[in-house]
Amino acid sequence: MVEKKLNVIVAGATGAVGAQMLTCLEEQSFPINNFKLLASSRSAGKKIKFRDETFVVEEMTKNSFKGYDIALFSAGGSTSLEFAPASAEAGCVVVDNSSAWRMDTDIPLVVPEVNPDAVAQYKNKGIIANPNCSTIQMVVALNPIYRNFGIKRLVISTYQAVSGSGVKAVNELREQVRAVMEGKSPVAKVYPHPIAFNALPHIDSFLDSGYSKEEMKMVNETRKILNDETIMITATAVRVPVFNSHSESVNIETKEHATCEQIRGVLNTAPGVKVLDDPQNNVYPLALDAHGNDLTFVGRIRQDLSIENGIDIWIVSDNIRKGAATNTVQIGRLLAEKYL
Ligand code: 25A
Ligand code: L14
Repeated sequence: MVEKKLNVIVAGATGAVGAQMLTCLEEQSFPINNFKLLASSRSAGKKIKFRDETFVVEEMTKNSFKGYDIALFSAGGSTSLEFAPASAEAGCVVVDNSSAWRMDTDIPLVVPEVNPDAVAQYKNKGIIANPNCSTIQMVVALNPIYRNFGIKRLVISTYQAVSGSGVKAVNELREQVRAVMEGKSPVAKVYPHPIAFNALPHIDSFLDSGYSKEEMKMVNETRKILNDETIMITATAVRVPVFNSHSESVNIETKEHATCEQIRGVLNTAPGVKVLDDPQNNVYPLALDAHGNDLTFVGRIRQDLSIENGIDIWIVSDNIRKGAATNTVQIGRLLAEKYL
C-alpha cells in the first residue's frame, strides 16, 4: 500500500518540545508532502533544517492552516486556545500538547498504547489532546496492571525534570549550577526558588484545595484515559534538578491480588514498556538512561507490605519524547493511517 502523504504543520517549532517533534517526524519517517513551521513573531525568519531541507519559521496567524491536514501544536495553553479552533475550522486536525483542551469532554485524550480508538473522536472538534508528560508515562505502565488486576487506588510522588518547563528552565538550571560552583548566589527566574541543589514541591500553579494543577492533571487525565472515574488517586509533584526525564514512585492498590511475578509478567509484554528490575545488581530505571529513548522504564517492583493488595513501582521516561513529542507524532500517525 502506498502511504498517503500529508501536509503537516509544527506550531511552536522553536521550543523544547517542538524541536523534538521534528526529530520524531524524521525518525518515524512520517509521510509528509508540504511542511510548515510556525512560532511566535519572536522566532519568525529563523531557519530550521528538516530532512535535508531548510525551512523558514513563520509567525502563526489564524490564516496559517488552510490546505494543511495535521498541525502538531506545542506553543503553550493560551496560544492553543487562540489558534487551534482556527486550524480545525480550516480542516487541519490539531494534535495539541498543551493543557488547554485535555479535559474537554468532546476532545479525545490519547496515549496510543492505551486508548488508540479514542482518536476517532477527533471528528467532534478537529482537535486531539496529548496528555501531561507525567500522566503519559504512568498510564503506559499502569494499563497492563489495570486490565489484568483492576486498580482501586494510586498514591504518586513525582521527581520531574526541568525540560518540561521549556528551554528557559534548562538554561536556568545550568546557570544556577555554575553560579553555585563559583560561590555566587543562584538567580531564580523561571521558578520561584533556586532549582539547583534543591527540590521544589511545586509544579504549575496551586488550587484552593492545596493541590497543584500538575497533581490534579495526573488525577483527572488518568481517569479520562483509562475511562474509569472510580480510581482513587492522590499525587505530589516535585521538581528536581534533573535536566531531562521524569521519575515517579507509584503505589498501586489493585482490586485483585497480584504477585510481583504476575506484575512483572504483564509488564514484560506490554507495548512501550521495558522492565529494568535487578536491584541487587544496581539495576533500576534512571533518568540519565531514559534520556533520548521512547520507552517507559519500570523497576523496583515490590509488594507493599502495609496493605493486602499493594504494589510499589518506579517509573521513568523521557518527558520531552514519550511525555510529549513522541506521543504527539504517534497520534498523528494513527490519524494518518486510519482516518485521513
Ligand atoms: O501553557 P502551557 O501548556 O503550560 O505551556 C507552557 C510551556 O510549556 C512548554 C512550552 O515551552 C510552553 O510555552 N510546553 C508545551 N507543551 C508541553 C509539553 N507537553 C510543554 N512542555 C512539556 N511538555 P517551550 O519553550 O518548549 O516552547 C514554547 C514554544 O511555543 C512557541 N510560542 C509561544 N507563543 C507563541 C508560540 N508560537 C506561536 N504563536 C505564539 N503566540 C514558542 O516560540 C516556542 O516554540 P517563540 O518564538 O515564542 O520562542 C522561541 C524561543 O524563545 C524562547 N522564549 C519563550 N518565551 C520567551 C522567550 N524568549 C524571550 N522572552 C520570552 N517571553 C523560547 O525558549 C524559545 O526557545
Ligand atoms: O503538559 O514541567 O501540562 O513545567 C505543564 C508544566 C508540561 C510540563 C503540561 C512543566 C505541563 C510543565
